[in-house]
Amino acid sequence: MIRSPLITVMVQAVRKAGRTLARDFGEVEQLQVSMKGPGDFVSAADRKAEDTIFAELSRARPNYGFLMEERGTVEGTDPANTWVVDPLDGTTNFLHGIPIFSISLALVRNGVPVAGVIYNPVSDELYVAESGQGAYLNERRIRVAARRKLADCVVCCGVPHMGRGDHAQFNRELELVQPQVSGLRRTGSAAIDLAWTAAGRFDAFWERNLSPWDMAAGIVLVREAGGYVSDMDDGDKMLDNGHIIAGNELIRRDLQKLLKKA
Ligand code: 2AM
Ligand code: CA
Ligand code: CA
Ligand code: CA
Repeated sequence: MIRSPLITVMVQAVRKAGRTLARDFGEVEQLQVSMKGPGDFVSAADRKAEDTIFAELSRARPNYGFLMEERGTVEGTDPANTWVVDPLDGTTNFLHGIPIFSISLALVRNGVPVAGVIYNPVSDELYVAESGQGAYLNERRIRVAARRKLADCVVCCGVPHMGRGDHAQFNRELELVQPQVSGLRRTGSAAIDLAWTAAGRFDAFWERNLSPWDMAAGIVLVREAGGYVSDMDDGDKMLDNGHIIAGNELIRRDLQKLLKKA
């Protein structure tokens, strides 16, 4: 486990927010049967978790700025350092009582993600990475999977949402990838997809049209787990264009070439 002051602050913030999310998740499971529209309840849970993280980090690093999914941008006096926060990644799962969601927190320094923490409070899985310090799941060091052939790989993808994204393009991508891999998965939380890729559970992951808070922490995790991350054109503009491919370098490259044909 990494015990730097930076990671300590980040872990403390996500664990505290995780406690409120886990409590609300217990309630939303009950609400499924009794309430017609638990959507508002979930948005409230979302904001509560973000408020907790914002309060914790503001106290620990008063100069840093924020980019948060719910509150948006809060400028800091230190222009180099920005916290990037998704307090609940996997809202649809949360709403449906599916215990696959996470808090995603990254520190981006001069445009580069340098530390990432992803936490699932239900499974109590805490993923932590810091530049040059490796990647960890709870106390254990993690590495990306070492498979060398797409045919042996379990690949995870994101699916475009109703009314957003290019569904026709996604269908072309699926048509190309699906017959070439050993298994295809999707979880509904991009942060968890990247964390599981870092842990070698998924051999690779791709998704389009994500936001920086879905990806920033996961990018650090995959890189520190020995993996590679790119956008669809083999570049590193993921946080700008929203597209991401991750995996070990061999598999990432093969997947990138395949997706390029779509
Ligand atoms: P969210 O749960 O924080 O909204 C799943 O493919 C990814 O897309 C998740 O990281 C999810 O984050 C994000 N996402 C963005 N907009 C979405 C939407 N309208 N419906 C479902 N997921 C969405
Ligand atoms: Ca969210
Ligand atoms: Ca998200
Ligand atoms: Ca959302």
